[in-house]
Amino acid sequence: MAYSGLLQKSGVGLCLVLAACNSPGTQSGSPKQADNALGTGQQKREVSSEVSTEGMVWIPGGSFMMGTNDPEFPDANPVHPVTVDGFWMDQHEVTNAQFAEFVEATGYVTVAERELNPADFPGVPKDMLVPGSAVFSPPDHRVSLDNPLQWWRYVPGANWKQPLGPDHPEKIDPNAPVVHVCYEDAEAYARWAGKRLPTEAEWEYAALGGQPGRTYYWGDELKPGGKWVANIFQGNFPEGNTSEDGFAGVAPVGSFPANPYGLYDMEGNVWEWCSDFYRPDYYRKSPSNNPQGPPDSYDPAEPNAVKRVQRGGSFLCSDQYCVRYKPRSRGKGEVSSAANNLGFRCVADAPPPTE
Ligand SMILES: [Ca+2]
Repeated sequence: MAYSGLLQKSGVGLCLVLAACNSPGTQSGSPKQADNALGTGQQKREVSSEVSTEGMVWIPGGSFMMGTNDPEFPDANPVHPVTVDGFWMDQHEVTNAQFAEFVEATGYVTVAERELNPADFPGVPKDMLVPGSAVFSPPDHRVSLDNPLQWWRYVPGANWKQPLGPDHPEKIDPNAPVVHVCYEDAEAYARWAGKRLPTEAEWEYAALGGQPGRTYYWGDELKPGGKWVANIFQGNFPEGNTSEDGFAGVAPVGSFPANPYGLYDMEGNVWEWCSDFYRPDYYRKSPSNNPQGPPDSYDPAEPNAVKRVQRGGSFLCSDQYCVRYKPRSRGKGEVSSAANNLGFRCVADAPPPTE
């Protein structure tokens, strides 16, 4: 399933990280049961004093209004009350250095590095079935924005260790967020660290920083004081990246100001996995107390894909394209598809700070 679109150039099941980045569209339709074996996403909360909260901040629990009534983001409708318990959250996205430590300790091999199963790619010649991942590869001319295959390429050999592929052997920045991580890669790291991935409710609550109602997570102005305060996309998408914010691709974590909770890059830089399965209708039936997401996934745009929520947008987002970096809007991704604008951060259930 992963990358079937990029490999087949079918344009239908295109690489599904891209779904997170697509322009907003209607996502109505009759939800139906998705067949998957990934469990419910429900996780038992056991507070452990064993986990190290170094590099994390305490997010005090509380209630907030989640979602939006904005018709531009129908899958984030309606606004509904949610309460979350307090939790610890990584101050920044998991970095290459942190992920390398995990790989060193465990020998873990990411999905993008594994052999592809021909059964998952019917009709694709075997010699094309080589491990790799999706890399943003902009054209050198203006294109219409209706087909992401014009700027995404499946690059054999692209993975977290060489995010742009083997033709770009430059050393990765240890302080940049790790990318090309599929859902199970992120989950494996979190488990190893004694942490977990945030629920979508926890992610939104933390990103709002106790300051709801703003146009952007950081405030109402796109460039407060004339300065860019997040790594997003400037210029004409996709070919005209002016990198006015200083970064054409990922930025080292902490390159921009933190939010009131001390969290960096909740908006922009890389998309972040959440533990919730994705369904466009979930907010209409979400429980109010610590919602964990629906028991299964369903995206009418790609009914056979198992998807989890992704939040925050990436360095490819702007008001022109991929507007889902904006507060309260939702992203989604097929669980076995990665890209060089997709990462994650963890949360932990540890006792609150004593002071
Ligand atoms: Ca940028």
